[in-house]
Amino acid sequence: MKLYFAPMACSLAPHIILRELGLPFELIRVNNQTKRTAEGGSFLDINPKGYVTALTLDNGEALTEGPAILQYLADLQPEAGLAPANGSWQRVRLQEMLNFITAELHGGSAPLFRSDLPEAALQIFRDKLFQRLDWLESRLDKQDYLLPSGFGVADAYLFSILGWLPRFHIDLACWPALQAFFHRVAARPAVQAALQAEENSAPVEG
Ligand SMILES: N[C@@H](CCC(=O)N[C@@H](CS)C(=O)NCC(=O)O)C(=O)O
Repeated sequence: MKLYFAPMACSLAPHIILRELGLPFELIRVNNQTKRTAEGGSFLDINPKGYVTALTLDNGEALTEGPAILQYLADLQPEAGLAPANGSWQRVRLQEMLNFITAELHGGSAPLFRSDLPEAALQIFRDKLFQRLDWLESRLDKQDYLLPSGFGVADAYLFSILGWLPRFHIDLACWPALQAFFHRVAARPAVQAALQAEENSAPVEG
């Protein structure tokens, strides 16, 4: 398998999960501006939608969209317990959570990266994001991870998005349970290894 990633982007979540599962994979950096890959080709040939994450399989298929990739990886090793069993009610709860993260947090915070939006518009997105973080705070006040079953794919996804908050000048300390969650996940060896690998990866020129 090959994981196409950009440092500290949403691709960090499947990257963490690949390492948590100890699966063999190649990490291929993408220049998100030029859409060139570290292999020398165009990323658009891998994912015509033009954004990370993409996971290419040994059979030549390319899988995109974070929640689908995360569940695919977890199901390669169900015994690791990173996602509840396919078809179970708890799996539906995981899908509910992944959809919340992708639509409300990931999609909801993406406009905050924009430097061309007026402050009033940015404040609307910030206020909405704060409401979502408040809801997560009440949940993580009662349990260590998003699902009662313990650390899993949704936690890796949430961790990756929370890592963007300093770039938006949002202080995670305003949500103490979320901050504790962030440190708990950051301490995992697979998470440290993924962060190191992304930091050490060579930029893709051109
Ligand atoms: N719906 C996609 C969104 C992926 C996405 O937003 N990727 C961002 C990085 S976090 C990206 O590569 N953006 C570059 C671009 O859109 O050109 C998913 O869940 O995988």
